[in-house]
Amino acid sequence: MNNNRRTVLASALAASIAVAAPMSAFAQKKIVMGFSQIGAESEWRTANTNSMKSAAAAAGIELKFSDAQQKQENQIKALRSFIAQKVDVIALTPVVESGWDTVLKEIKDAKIPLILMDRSVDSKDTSLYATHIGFDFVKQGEMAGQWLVERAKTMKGDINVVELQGTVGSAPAIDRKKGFEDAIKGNSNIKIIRSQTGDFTRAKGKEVMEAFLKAEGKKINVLYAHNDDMAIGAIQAIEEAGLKPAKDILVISVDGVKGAFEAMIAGKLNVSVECSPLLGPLVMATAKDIVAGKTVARRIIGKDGVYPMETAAKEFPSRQY
Ligand code: GYE
Repeated sequence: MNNNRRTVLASALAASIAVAAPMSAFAQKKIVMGFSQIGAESEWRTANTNSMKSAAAAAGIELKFSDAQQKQENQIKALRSFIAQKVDVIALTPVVESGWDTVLKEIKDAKIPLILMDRSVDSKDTSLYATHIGFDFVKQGEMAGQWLVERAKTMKGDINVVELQGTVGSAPAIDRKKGFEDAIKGNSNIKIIRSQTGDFTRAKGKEVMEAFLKAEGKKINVLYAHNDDMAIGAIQAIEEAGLKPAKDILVISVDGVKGAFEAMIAGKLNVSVECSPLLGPLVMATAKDIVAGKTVARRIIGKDGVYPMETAAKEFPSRQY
């Protein structure tokens, strides 16, 4: 039996157990995936949405895409509508970590497998989802902090850091903060003097950086932004305040999007910790396996790495997002 045929048969079997669909009817059927995306807050998110859409098309999966405009209540509505439409599999990127138990239980009761993509939930019952394809955000925060600890060896006196946090209550904001704090802990001269959310957007990053500059002025030595977009917004604020980003104020951020590489090449951003948004192909392959009744890994970690400005020009041509 060839592989394709085996996959089709296995998925028909899984489906007949799950929803008692007649085998012949199901064998013809395309997999339908409901995908609840957060919104379009950043360059990262746009690349992630594009990756999901193109990978679904390439895999022959029908994608029902829903944009939540940053609101958990919109995501819950979308998930309930996916249940009502009896989709074969659901992919969810939860905007915040908590408050998912009820709707996740409804998905489980409807016997629809759930893939968490990118961000995670804090639900104690891990049987509520089949797998989490995402990142180690704490590690990303640590990598950002370690870069500063190394750099600090060449600096004198107190090092005052301002922090732009991601969306309040989101996994990457909570974990990137923690990882960074853990990494700088042993260095008593490195202090976070201000920390506020910039919602992962350029506009908010700029606005909050302006407020930081107004309050602290030249005391600020370092900006740590939980994503590139906020850093790019903040860089504008730094320049408008007559200061030089990456020189007067070191700039550290996370994601590794094209905009960050351009800023590094222009000498305005010191380092970006990569977090690849190109999860689409992995999500689609995993969805096919799940529908075919195969066992999949509970946790799949995406690609990360550290890109200092010195390497940016060399890396830029091969960047895919
Ligand atoms: O870093 C940020 C986006 O959840 C990893 O969300 C993602 C984050 C990403 O808006 O740019």
